[in-house]
Parts: sequence; structure tokens; C-alpha cells
Amino acid sequence: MTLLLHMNGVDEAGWADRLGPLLGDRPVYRRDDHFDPASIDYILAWKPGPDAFAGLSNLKAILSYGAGVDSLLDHRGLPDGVPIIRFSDPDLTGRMRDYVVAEVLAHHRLETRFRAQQRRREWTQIAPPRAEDINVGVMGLGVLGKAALAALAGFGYDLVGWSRSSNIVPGVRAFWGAEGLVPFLEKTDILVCLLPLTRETRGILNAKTFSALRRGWLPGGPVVINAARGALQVEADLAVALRDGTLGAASVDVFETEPLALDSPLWGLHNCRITPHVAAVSDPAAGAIYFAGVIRDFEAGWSMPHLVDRARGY
Ligand code: NDP
Ligand code: OXD
Repeated sequence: MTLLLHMNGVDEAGWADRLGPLLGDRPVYRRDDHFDPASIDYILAWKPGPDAFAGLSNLKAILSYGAGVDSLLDHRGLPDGVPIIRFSDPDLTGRMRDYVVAEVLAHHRLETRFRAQQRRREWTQIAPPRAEDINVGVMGLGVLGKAALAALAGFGYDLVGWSRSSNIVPGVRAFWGAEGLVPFLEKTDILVCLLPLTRETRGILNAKTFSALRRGWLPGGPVVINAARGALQVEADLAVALRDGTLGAASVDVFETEPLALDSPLWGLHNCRITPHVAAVSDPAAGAIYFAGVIRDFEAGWSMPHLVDRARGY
């Protein structure tokens, strides 16, 4: 069994150090090491370069460092028929849960409004509404969406959710499919996007979506939180909506182009909370345990819970 690491923009050496001991005496190669590409059984990839799969003619499985696999599925050199297993574990899920809870609470408590008042030294009292009067809508009822909803339930919000197929989530009014989208949006004050980026979801956070959100319950207007992928949002529409009051505020962790361009209007909008794609980072310690387990289970012929469905796109 041999593993090749091909991870851009993260501490690949740190991952190699952690994976090595967990895989016993089996070799873990990095791109600059000397190895025969045809001997590689597994590749662990993130933001793969154009040559990532060149010569890997005997791959058993592709392991995705990210929970999202859009950049892998878009790769021109992706070998056909090789199973793709994505990262998904309690560490990553907990990090995303915390991000969502922090951002929802911040907006419910009108954080961007009071920070703007503070900058102006302005004392104007506006009472944040009761949690019970605020509807939080989560797009994507997968691993991350369900964990976020479970945590938000503890605050008393009215919860709604939207997914591709029908999902039953305790305590959540669920909607699905194209026909469920507008009814879902019309019930939502704070929209949390935890969708994968696919052909169907690209650009879904657009002017039409923003105008369909419920108005009149959250002072200042509805809120959008995108922690999934930048290409889910039309950034020009987002900037207009934040300026003209269609949206009261937003939290954005992911962008059409990363890093976010210096001249993006979003940087300057006081009602837009920006983080640099850190909502839930894949942790090397947890990740190494996860992927060593995946390889062990794969070799033993066990079923893979986080197998990507290439046709669905996630
Ligand atoms: P899952 O695959 O577990 O869940 C995806 C959910 O989205 C499912 O409920 C699925 O519906 C729904 N969905 C997919 N396509 C559509 C569609 N066309 N219309 C409606 N719903 C749809 O993914 P995770 O929860 O693990 O992760 C979600 C995304 O979060 C990842 O793809 C990644 O891009 C992003 N992410 C971002 C991070 C960050 O740091 N910013 C970190 C980790 C992940 P159904 O239930 O019917 O299948
Ligand atoms: C992921 C990410 O998909 O970090 O896991 O964006």
C-alpha cells in the first residue's frame, strides 16, 4: 500500500509526518520524492494541480482533504471509475457548527449594526428580537447542515431546512427540490448556506434568492451566511443587496476567487463579516486518523460512508 500526498495551500509536510506512523511501514510520498507513479495506490489531494494524476495508473481510491469535492470533480485529469472518499469527521463538523452558531448569534444580536454605531459613537437602543421569533434556514441538510441545526435548536430559533431529496430532521421544517426553494426562503430570516458546489447549486445565492427571504422580523433585513463555497454566491448581487437593504447583513467565509481581491467591494461593507475560508479547516491530527482509518477499511473491503457520487456532484 502506498499513499501520495498532493495538497496545495496547506501544511503537506505536517500531514505526512502524522500519516506516516499511523500507516506503519507503508510509504507516504510527497510530490518531490522519488517514486514510481504506477506504484501509488491512494492519493490524498487538495486543490490538485494539472498533473496531479499523471501516471497514477493503478489508483485504488482518491482521498479528498476537503469535505467539498468540487475542485477534484472539475479536474481534467481525474481518472474515471476510481472511488473518491471525502473528509468528514467530528472535528471538522464541530468547527463548522461553532462557526454557524457564532455567526447566527452575532446577526440575531444585530452585531454589525451596533459595531457601526460604535464607530460613530452613537447611542441608539434597538432591542434584538427573541430567538423564538427568528427563523434560521439552512440550505444543505448533510453532515454539516444537520450538526448546525442541532446546535441552533438549543437557542430556541424556529428552524427550516432545504435539501435536494426529502430529509426528516427532528424539530426542523424541511423543504426540498426546486419547488421547495421559494417556500423555504420565504420562511427564512437568517439563511445559512452549507450546500456543495455542483452544476445545480452554482450561483444559487443571487439577487432573486435574497429578495425572496422573509422581511420584517429581523431589524435591518434578512441575513445570508455562506460557509460552503464561493461560487455558490454571485458576489456582485451580494454587494448590491448589502448596500440597498435587500439584505441587512452577511457573513462570508468563501469567495468566487480566493484570496478575495483587494478591490472587492465586500471588504468595505460594514454589514459584511468576512473570514478567510476558515469556517472549518481540516485538522492534520484528526485528518490523519480519519484517512488512515479509511485506507485500513478500504483495504479490508468495508463500505465507505463518505463515498462521493460523481453523477450527483457531491
Ligand atoms: P453533505 O454531502 O453531507 O451534504 C450536502 C447537502 O446538500 C445534502 O443535504 C444535499 O441534499 C444538499 N444538496 C446538494 N445538492 C443540492 C441541491 N441541488 N439542492 C438542494 N440541496 C442540495 O456535505 P457536508 O455537509 O459535509 O458539506 C457541505 C459543504 O460544505 C461541502 O461541500 C463544502 O463545500 C463545504 N465546506 C466548507 C468548509 C469551510 O471551511 N468553509 C469546510 C467544510 C465543508 P440531500 O440530503 O438530498 O443529498
Ligand atoms: C472543505 C473546506 O471542503 O475546507 O473541507 O473548504
